[in-house]
Amino acid sequence: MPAEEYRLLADRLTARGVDVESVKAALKRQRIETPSWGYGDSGTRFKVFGQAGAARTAYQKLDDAAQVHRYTGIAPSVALHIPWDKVADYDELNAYASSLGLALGAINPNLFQDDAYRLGSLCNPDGEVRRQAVEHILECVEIAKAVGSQIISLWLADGSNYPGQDDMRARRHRLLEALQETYAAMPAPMRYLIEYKFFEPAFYHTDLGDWGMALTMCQKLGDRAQVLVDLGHHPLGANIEQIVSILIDEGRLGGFHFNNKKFADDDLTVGSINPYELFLIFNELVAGELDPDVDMNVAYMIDQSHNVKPKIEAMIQSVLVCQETYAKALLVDRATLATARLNGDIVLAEETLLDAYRTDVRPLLAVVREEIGLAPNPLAAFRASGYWERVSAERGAAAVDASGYPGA
Ligand code: RM4
Ligand code: MN
Ligand code: MN
Repeated sequence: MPAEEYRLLADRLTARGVDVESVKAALKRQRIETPSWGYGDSGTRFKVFGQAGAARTAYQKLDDAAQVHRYTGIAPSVALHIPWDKVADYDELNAYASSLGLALGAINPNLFQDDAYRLGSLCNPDGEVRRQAVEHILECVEIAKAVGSQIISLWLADGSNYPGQDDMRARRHRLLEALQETYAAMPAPMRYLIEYKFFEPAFYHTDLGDWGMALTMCQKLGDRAQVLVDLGHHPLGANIEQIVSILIDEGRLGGFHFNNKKFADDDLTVGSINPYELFLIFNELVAGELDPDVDMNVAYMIDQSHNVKPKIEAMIQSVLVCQETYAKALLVDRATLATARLNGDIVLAEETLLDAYRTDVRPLLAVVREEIGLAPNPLAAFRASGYWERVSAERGAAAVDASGYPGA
């Protein structure tokens, strides 16, 4: 009896002082970008378990992303990774995305898969290699312009593997120079989102190893350079919600790569391992949204690549977890929380968060979906559609056209 469950929940929330309609409106505005690379085959360094239904081409990745959007209603854009998604004609790719009701989102340069990058890309001691890496980012800026994207999302794999291998300060200077040149090529309002990660593929030092290293670079570049937080890129135990709050305070929180980890950069489904941590992060995001002194311009993106789960279902799961967690964060009684904090009432402050976290918001989400014309249970609706079985049969058998364009 979903309508009855919703009525009970809405009554309870209203009695608690929650404006249910404005919570619903916020949920309808929420947007989550999905990554093209989450639709193709991926693996660990030991084995790639191929899936017959996994997308082979940039066009098929868009087809799959359109399914995620069709059933969730909040995932209308797709991030591209170049050259994984390189195509001959970006206007054509963009038009295809539009025909599916999608927009192309963040453009991610790839600075880690060329033989030249053995000692790094933008930080490489060899100026010719640095030039190659800079040219690649400049190419990505042109692609972004061509497809109307306003984000270049940079993850730098650079680092060293042994003490003494290179001069860390010199590398930082090389990095700054390269970032300055590429930043200067980005026309406003295009933004440079700079990601950090504490290790891997380098195991001794990483040139952008944490949020402070990324932030100081952004501060030297300009207002349109901001930090991107990937939830899998911190050592175990790091207080990510604090990092988020500091970046919000500095006006430098540019984007998110949602995923979850058990150990390192595991790229697991969002919220699968530590849902309370995710809630605490969303709690900081909502606090920022509600603060009139804060200007939030955050690109919410997923960065996951599943080795064994079916791709599209896994992506739907992650989008829905972002939605459910955002809903819970919107329910936090902020007046009570503020008073409890002022009074040093630790228990009440914590219980205020837990009260929101423990609320079963599923009836609310079902109603939000129905109001925008979606099935109340997106995962079940996608399963019932038979899409995955169909593409598994088609893609498993088909040879891929070189252009990748489905209409060619
Ligand atoms: C990195 C990082 C980047 C992603 C690559 C594939 O660990 O998270 O965002 O583009 O993986
Ligand atoms: Mn990432
Ligand atoms: Mn990662």
